Amino acid sequence: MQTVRTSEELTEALAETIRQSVALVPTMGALHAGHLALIAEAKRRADKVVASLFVNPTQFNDKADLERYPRNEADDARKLRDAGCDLLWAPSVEHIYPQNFATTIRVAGVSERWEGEHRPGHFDGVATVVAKLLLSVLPDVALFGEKDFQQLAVIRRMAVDLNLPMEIVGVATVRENDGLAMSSRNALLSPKERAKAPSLFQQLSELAEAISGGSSADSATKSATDNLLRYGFGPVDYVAYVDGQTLEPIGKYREGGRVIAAAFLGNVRLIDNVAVK
Ligand code: PAJ
Repeated sequence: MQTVRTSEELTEALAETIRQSVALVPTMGALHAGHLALIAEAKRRADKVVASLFVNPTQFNDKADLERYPRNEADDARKLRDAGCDLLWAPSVEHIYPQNFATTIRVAGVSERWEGEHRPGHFDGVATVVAKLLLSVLPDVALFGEKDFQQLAVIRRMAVDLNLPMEIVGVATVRENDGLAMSSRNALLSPKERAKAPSLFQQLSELAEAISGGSSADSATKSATDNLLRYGFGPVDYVAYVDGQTLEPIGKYREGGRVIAAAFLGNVRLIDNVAVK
């Protein structure tokens, strides 16, 4: 597997794929089985798979969070190669953000609530870097995890609004055996917290069942929040039932809805979501 660092090298490497289809999987590294599921789906959908590895400073609203973000390019490159990835694009910060960088993409509406409210500026950083990655690689298809459900909705909105010429594909969340969504942050949980962590998925699953059974979203989300607090989570940033495209809250069962949540266990902030069928 080849690694390239600049847009010029990237274009040259991609020129060889002129009659082949290309999939892009953007990542920030610290790869786990969730990321590798995106690579596997990418391989099913395109002839060549490109992964990008870029810890994007502009999407971290907390500087300390950026500084402690795990980085191990050699490990990640090995995992990607073993998963059948064809090309790794690992640009430098200076390459992505040249001197006097001044352009930001803001996706109104869908980016404003939930994560957008609790992490100011986060989605501007995500949308801007993802647009740059998509425009540099110009893949036929780009894949993102449903784990970050609002992120996926923001990227879908941006791709439609900017007429980006590629398909955006969402991939189901990969979970541990006990239901906890895989995340690089799980490693930061103490053994006690790790034992409590699957309650987030359990509460969301029960909440989804209650809403599809006809309960009002308002009372069902309140009791899920209470349960999370009782099980040792806190603060709970939000638990909500939302439209899967606009992320606007909805009151009663409707097709395409999703329950979403973010809550702290100790210092670790976990997010998850479940489809309401
Ligand atoms: P990162 O957190 O590295 O995640 C890269 C991709 O992997 C995202 O699309 C994310 O949703 C997906 N992913 C993470 N955990 C997953 C799981 N358990 N199951 C399925 N998919 C999972 O998300 C980002 O990076 C960045 O915001 C990025 C899009 C790369 C822009 O900088």
